[in-house]
Amino acid sequence: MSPKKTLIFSYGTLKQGFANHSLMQDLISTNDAVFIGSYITDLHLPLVQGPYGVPFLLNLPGSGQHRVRGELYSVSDSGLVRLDELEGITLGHYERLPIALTSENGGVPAVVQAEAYYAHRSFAAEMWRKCGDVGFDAFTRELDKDYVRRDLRPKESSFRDQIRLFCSSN
Ligand code: PCA
Repeated sequence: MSPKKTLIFSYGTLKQGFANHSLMQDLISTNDAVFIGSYITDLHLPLVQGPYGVPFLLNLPGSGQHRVRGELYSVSDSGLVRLDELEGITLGHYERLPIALTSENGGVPAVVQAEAYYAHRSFAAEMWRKCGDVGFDAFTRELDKDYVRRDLRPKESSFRDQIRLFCSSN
């Protein structure tokens, strides 16, 4: 029997060519992740940039103007532990929840159920309002220009505090 795998939809910095893809590459090199292909969300969902240009998919179905494009990976349980850690699951940064996707790789489009790292529910609605209710259809090179790597951000305050400040500033 093959060990359990979880399908993970990456819409942000875990994608090929972006800041956190090195972790995905690490997982691929140890067989803890396999790239499946390009996928798009079935639902229109808000994709916004929070503090330091960090991308967040908001679990607010019906609020977004776009279906969101990204990459699908099959990830082992131990790979998942490392992704959850990067995404600050226990710190309330992101939460990993189900997402319905359609393949963009040609052939017969089939709906796939996967999981994605959504903005934690405690600030999703606030962040949407703060971003002027305007979302993107993909995290692109252009948007990535505003992304500040974790090691270059101020260390005095927690990311949760930075999110709170971002959402409440004018
Ligand atoms: N990393 C995860 C969630 C947002 C981010 O930057 C991803 O690529 O899907």
